[in-house]
Amino acid sequence: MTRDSGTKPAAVSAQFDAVVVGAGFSGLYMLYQLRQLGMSAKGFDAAADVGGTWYWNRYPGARCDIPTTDYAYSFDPELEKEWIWSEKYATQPEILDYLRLAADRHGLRSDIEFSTTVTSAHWDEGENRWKITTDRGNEIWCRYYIMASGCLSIPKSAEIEGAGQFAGQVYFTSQWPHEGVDFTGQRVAVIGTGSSGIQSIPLIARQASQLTVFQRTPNFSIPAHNGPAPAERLVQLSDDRDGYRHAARWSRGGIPAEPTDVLGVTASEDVRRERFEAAWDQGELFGILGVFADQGVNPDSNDIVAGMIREKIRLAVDDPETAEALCPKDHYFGTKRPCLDTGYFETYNLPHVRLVDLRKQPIIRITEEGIDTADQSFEFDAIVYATGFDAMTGALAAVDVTGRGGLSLTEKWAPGPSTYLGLMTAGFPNLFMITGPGSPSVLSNMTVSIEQHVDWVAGCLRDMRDAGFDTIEPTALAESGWDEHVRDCAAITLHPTASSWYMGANVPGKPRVFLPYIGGVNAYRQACDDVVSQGYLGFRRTGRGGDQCRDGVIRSMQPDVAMVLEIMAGLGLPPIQTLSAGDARALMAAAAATRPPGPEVAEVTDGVMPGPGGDLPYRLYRPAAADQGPHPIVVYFHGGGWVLGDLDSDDPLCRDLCARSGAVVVSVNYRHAPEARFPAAAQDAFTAVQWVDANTVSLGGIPGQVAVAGWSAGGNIATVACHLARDAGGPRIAGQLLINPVVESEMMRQSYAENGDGYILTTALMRWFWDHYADPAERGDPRAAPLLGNLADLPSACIVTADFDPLRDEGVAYARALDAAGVPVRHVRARGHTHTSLTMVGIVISGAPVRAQMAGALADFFPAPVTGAVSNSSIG
Ligand code: N01
Repeated sequence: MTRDSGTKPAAVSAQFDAVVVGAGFSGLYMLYQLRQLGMSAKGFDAAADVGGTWYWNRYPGARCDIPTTDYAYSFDPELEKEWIWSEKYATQPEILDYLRLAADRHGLRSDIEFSTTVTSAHWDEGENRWKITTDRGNEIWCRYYIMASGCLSIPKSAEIEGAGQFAGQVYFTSQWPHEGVDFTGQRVAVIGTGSSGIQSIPLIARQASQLTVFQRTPNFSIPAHNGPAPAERLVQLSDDRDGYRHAARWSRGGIPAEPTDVLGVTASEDVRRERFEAAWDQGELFGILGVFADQGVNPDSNDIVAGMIREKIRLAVDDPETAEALCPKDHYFGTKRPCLDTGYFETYNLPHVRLVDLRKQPIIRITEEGIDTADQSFEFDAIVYATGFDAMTGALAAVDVTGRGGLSLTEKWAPGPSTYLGLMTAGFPNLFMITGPGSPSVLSNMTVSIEQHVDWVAGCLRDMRDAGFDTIEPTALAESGWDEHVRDCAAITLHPTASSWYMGANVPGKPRVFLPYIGGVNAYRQACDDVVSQGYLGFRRTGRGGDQCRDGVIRSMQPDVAMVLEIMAGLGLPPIQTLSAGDARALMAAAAATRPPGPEVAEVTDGVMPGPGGDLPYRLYRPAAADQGPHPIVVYFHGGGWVLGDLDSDDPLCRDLCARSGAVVVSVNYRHAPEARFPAAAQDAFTAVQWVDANTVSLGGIPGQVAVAGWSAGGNIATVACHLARDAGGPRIAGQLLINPVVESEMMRQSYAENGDGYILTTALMRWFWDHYADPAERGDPRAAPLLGNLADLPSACIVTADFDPLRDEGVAYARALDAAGVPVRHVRARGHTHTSLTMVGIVISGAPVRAQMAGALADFFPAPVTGAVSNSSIG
């Protein structure tokens, strides 16, 4: 950002405990907290006064888009009492006044050098300090360098040919003249229809004699319904301010709200309409983003909300062609920041306002007189750029920052930013970021996230001082673990599909990574707290206090798996091992009845096949019409510890495997324990494979192309069937897909120690299963514990193991042992998954890529190309 004019302060060369860059919401509060700690601190800001984003963005109509009752500091109760917001969404001047008052109340201005831009920050390894320089020649040494420089503070360049040619007035919404602009009687162009454009266009239209809006991407916007602060919220605050603020801190978005569990895809038309209209009338971003629990992850649910917004746009805009051009259709609702407006769409009904759809007639160049598009030349008196920011990383990269060994921050972040908790980055000791990439920041109520970050940093500095540490820095492991978690959280949402500034897509050449943390303010706060309570897990701290590092990853479970575990824990179900087999089966059946059904397949038929102890029911899933076959066949065995499960229990998974792989899946319901104990299930499995092999053609299969698959105990009997077929000289099995299989009975491996409690399949439950299935003396039999058997000449295998599964290590051991025996093996590690999560089709979205790998492995078992497989991307 260019420096604002102001009285030049005297250059300083000095030492401080901390330097804080930025004097907006975050910088001011950081300075306040540093003072509370008794530390010396110096703030710098390019602006001539406090305010940060609210200093610069003075364009007409600039307001916050979070209700101002919530978009405020909570650390100062007196300030809360003294300040009454005049509107639901306060204007920029009012917010700026508020920040000035906050600065004055605590005398913060005296610590800040205004009109001064920090140009470089270099870590000196000898001194264990940062050397900071500014554009005014200051040289400051400090222990802690804190970037409170904002997420949306570096305007991006216009990137339009000829931008410098225009002879009329040029304005940027992000650097609006302090004295304001009078457009009366002028022909004005506005380029850009993000929040800044959408807020300013209705007001510019009131003055301009002609207004032409150049729109590249139409945006979702809802009416703000601005007015007095909502009465019910004021009552909540006055009744219990502390409780309200506490609820905000532990909410998902930073505003107290009860999340819904209504799914868009299953709600009735009436419920959908009622919920949508209520959110529309409320006029709040989190309301419209939370109409349905699944709208951020399920395209069908998202389409319902998006469709209703488009209906509203068509109602508001008189000219059907203009209305259609204003309807966003190229991104899911919420994947680009939605806007709040006052009369935006209605503005296009004014006779002097015109929309130019740049998708139809792109801008060719800016000329001396105006703008040339592919179709037309326009003449203007003024051009307003509302073209956005180099978000989240722009301000951090604007300073020449070097860390250990001269490592430059921009070089380190060339592939995309990498942080621990969005707070720090490895190689840059004592450099803190307030609301940096990898933190909830722009997806949340910023003030809540800012206070959380500042409080965390202040607590960290206090703890370091108390323990005698001078430096703190994340480890590479902790940082890559956090980066992965940030990506995992984004990957289960629709966000990465959009060309948004959240993805860095608005700046040419910027790497496309999802920048903020979308796991929620509450989950994030918990992670930060957990890091501290675990002795600053993932940080190395050095100084008189020694050299301390507890390395590790704070969140390695897939976010949707963690959510399911949390929900299940809340249900208070009895542990299965405390039930009778009959009651346990009833409980499982009840749970299965409420699940999403899994993908459609061409045909599902039930039948029976002869088994050693009587008929065995089976269910056949066909990927495409029978006349489009034949297909390879996969004989599938369900999980359930040889005690539970049936044809329904694994139905969604069978559909998924069938649809993805293009193979016919024959799911077999074998005999269960304790009614039929070891080796009944294994015998049934072998018999089923023999029967399928003998009936391949009538089942629509390709002779010689029969593989087996199974999950958990089903994986156990699937591989045992392979042992038995080999020993019997047939049938030939093309491959074995074993998903979290049981392959031994010892329960002694490390994964039992790590995961034997808390992840649904527990050590106690596994013991219950074994006790029902086999006598202790039988458990070493290779038909019970195939890991102990002869593994030579078994079919090719794909072994899937899950990180949070007690069976993980025996699965890994089986893969190694097969490999050692010369069997081709593919090992798929389901990162961040539990024993059960991969089977939760349509619930645990992060399981989909793993199931795609399983289907790929199945396809690879068969020599001929598999026909009839649907695209993996179309399966959730
Ligand atoms: O910027 P934006 P913004 N030719 O990036 C278009 C916050 N904020 O300043 O989408 C033609 O959203 C660009 O088109 P496209 C809020 O978080 C909050 O409006 O890239 N057009 C887009 O339409 C917000 O999300 C408030 O195809 C070009 C627009 O310019 C964030 O700041 C108020 C172009 C830029 O939209 C950024 O908002 C204001 C080109 N060369 C801002 N380059 C509140 O209400 C870009 N565009 C609190």
